[in-house]
Amino acid sequence: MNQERTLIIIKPDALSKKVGGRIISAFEENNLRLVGAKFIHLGREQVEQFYAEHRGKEFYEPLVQFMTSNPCLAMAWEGPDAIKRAREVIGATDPAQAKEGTVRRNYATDNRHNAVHGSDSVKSAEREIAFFFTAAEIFDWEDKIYKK
Ligand code: IDP
Ligand code: MG
Repeated sequence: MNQERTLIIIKPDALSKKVGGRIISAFEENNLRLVGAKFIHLGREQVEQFYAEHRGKEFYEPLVQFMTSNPCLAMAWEGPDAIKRAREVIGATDPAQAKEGTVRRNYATDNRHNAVHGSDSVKSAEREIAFFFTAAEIFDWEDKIYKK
């Protein structure tokens, strides 16, 4: 098991529905630990840069509109196989295809307004964490864990 970090965004639809806390719980319940968080209303240029891989696709412009419509909660999470684990917790892009119990199945509206983003590889996790956070904004828990 690799100790990894992944970038998660609680998207505007989920914060608007007030299910942000439940989404955070889903990651905590799946052995992941919060290492960074930022409440942020993204601008067009930021979203265009973040989702550059999708430029030109038919869903790109409405995606930019959606992601700039209201604030997001950008977070870095850490844990064993965090990138794959988080994608499992999140579920398929289209909530209609997402497995029962996944965040998107529970909280997404449709395949655009789908509650949450999760990095899809080690390379994109590094890029996406650096997109939102400086090194000083990521907390290194090391031996600072409270034990019962
Ligand atoms: P992912 O978020 O599951 O990794 P991607 O294919 O990377 O999915 O797409 C990025 C985001 O673009 C999705 O989370 C969703 O908000 C939006 N999106 C992707 N495919 C569609 C589509 O077919 N229709 C509308 N929006 C889409
Ligand atoms: Mg993706």
